[in-house]
Amino acid sequence: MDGYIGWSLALHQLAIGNEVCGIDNFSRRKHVEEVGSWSALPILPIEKRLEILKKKYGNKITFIEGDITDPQFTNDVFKKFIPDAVVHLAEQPSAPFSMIDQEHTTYTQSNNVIGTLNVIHAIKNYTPKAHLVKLGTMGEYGYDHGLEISEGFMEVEFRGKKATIPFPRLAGSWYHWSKVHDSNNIMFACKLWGIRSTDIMQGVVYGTRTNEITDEELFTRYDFDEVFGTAINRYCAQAVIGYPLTVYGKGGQTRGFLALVDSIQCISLLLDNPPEDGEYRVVNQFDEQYSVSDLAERVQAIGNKKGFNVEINHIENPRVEKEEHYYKADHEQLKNLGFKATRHIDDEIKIMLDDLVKNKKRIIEKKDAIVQVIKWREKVKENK
Ligand code: USQ
Repeated sequence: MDGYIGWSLALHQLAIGNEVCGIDNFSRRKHVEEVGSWSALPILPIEKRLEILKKKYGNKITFIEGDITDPQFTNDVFKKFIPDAVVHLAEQPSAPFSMIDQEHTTYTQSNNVIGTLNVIHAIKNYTPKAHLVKLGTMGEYGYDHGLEISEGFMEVEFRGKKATIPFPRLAGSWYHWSKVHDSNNIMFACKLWGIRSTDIMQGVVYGTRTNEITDEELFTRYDFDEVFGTAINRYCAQAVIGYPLTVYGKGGQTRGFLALVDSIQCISLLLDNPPEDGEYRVVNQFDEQYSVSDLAERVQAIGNKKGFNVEINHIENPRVEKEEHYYKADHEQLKNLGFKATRHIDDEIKIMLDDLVKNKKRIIEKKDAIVQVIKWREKVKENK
């Protein structure tokens, strides 16, 4: 509940009248500190956050500190709270972090896969009808296969027989693979125990505001460092301090993007519209596709109008990824449930720049964390 999406979602779920029990082990705060950075927007310690929520929502909000990789802890929380729905966001979410070295790879995969296994066991043990909403990623499909991407499953005909099979997963980092492993485990749990789950293949999220984040003491975190910051959020933080925007390589990398406010809208829609018992539902959750160069140009144009003098720099790509590729992914299911984007991306960028410029000093203080360059292939030994 202390993360970028978790905090924002808790605020929204409380605002619409639901009871919320949040969990966190504060690993995100620790990991961002480990890579020499902090949130560009100042966020309050959890105790203060809870004080604010308790004043407004009384005992409708509970928070429990703990680590879901501990099976005893996870079972105890589920036994006590008996949730109707579980939103699982408690993972190490950074691809570059998982690529640092062996320790960070194994941490990412064990943390993510074991945490998810404990959650699905706790659901089976104490609340088998609960709807598990699990945050996966569009990156599970990967960007290399050159096919149009469906939502989770595809029909095939092979040697004269037809079947519906999971869409191929060709992830591009140890982190993204951890989410593929989760997806397979959840799909199996649905079949085995009849639990129901929505696995969200989410695109890259950007933004500072939601309908509930109206004043600064309710800010959610906002990372801009090389490891935990994501493309648009990094560009906006760079723009306000006059740091040339860091487009990796040619910049033709195309991804699905979604504003934070709409990520919360989509998760809430899914909670209101659960799948059937035993169903494993996959949704692709993003608004529009953009290339990372296109995004940099948008931030530059909007930033310049605000007087920031924004430059774009194509730096050597530290990642192992295609810099130009075909990309077209379905994203119909959420629209069918009623999803409509809240704002145009350019309007969201304007809001982000306004929030960030007020906190410029915090970005400048950790400027060295913007580019440290974790090379994804540097440490491979030549096999002679
Ligand atoms: N990129 C740049 N410049 C930067 C940062 C990134 O050109 O300064 C490029 C990357 O090379 C990549 C693209 O932007 O091609 C996206 O990178 P990102 O860091 O914004 O996002 P990614 O590593 O894919 O991961 C993020 C979240 C992750 C989530 C994923 C959704 O950290 O938790 O799963 O977005 S998706 O990308 O759809 O897989």
